[in-house]
Amino acid sequence: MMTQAIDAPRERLTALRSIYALPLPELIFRAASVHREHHEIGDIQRCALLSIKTGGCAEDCGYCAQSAHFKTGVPATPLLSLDEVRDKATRARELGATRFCMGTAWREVKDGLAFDRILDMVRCVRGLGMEACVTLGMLTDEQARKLADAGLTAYNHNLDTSRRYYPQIVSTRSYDERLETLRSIQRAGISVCCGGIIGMGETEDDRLELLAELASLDPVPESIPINCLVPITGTPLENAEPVDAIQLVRLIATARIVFPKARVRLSAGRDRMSRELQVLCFLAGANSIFFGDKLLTAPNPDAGDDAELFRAMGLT
Ligand code: SAM
Ligand code: DTB
Ligand code: SF4
Repeated sequence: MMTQAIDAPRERLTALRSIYALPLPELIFRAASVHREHHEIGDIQRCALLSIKTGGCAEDCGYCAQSAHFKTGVPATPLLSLDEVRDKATRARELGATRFCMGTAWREVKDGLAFDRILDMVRCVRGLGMEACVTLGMLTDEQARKLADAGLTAYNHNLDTSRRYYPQIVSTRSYDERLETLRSIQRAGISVCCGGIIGMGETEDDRLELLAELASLDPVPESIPINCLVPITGTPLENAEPVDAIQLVRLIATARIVFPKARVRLSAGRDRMSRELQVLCFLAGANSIFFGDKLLTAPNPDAGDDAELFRAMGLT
């Protein structure tokens, strides 16, 4: 029994490695088969993203434009008003978004007026008929329950990379603290949106270890954002090399096979990808994107370009 408990994660990683290493045509074929079995293959979720409180963050995440530890030129701004969020959410819905995601440059949630306003924002987005997702940093069980009561659909909190590589990237918050936050979200019955970033100098095996960590969550994430690093001037990762396209496709296909029911989101970094690479990612099982011309602080393809891409793929 003991041996089984210790070996399970290692066995999972071994299985992930052998999937990832399949000849690419076989890997994509298997991923597409799993995709077809569990989803409408033409259904690519469109999530709008809005930074509701930007910059000045106390954490030192080495990739982030919003950390107060680096000179990135992103100013700290106050929390948006409920009216501003309602306007943006209404516009996003008109453009076809079905999920509205809101992010704060916070290390953690603090009780008070700001959190109460965010609960109102969640109610407002739900009232508009969209799914609501927030990413607010660490939070307590009680705060997670309040978000659940407000109708929150999902909470985004990324593990970012493997446990091994993580300390190279973040020093102000531990991997275990991230896992503890995920548990609070799960205890409140909120779906977890959890993934990571590739292109931070990690190995391909680190990426598979991240997938193995995600696979050990119970329940596994409802959605998995795969972000390609957007290098931000002023951060320690400003000169990171772009992600190899085939490695990205392999990772997406592996994620699709291991998480058949999840939304696998082709997240940050799409503005540096060709249309052909994006199509390959969709064929490999990605079925969600951030949509709208801005992520939190970094650029994203224009809504018009995405509409054109969907048209070219024959999707409406
Ligand atoms: N402050 C909260 C937190 O970190 O939990 C929420 C916002 S934070 C910006 C959300 C996620 O965006 C990060 O965990 C990271 O995975 C991703 N992210 C941030 N900066 C990025 C960048 N430059 N390139 C790609 N992904 C990035
Ligand atoms: C996620 O995994 N990716 C989004 C969302 N969750 C909040 C954020 C991407 C941020 C990209 C860099 C920026 O806009 O500053
Ligand atoms: Fe702060 Fe989140 Fe950026 Fe880390 S990723 S510095 S916690 S805003």
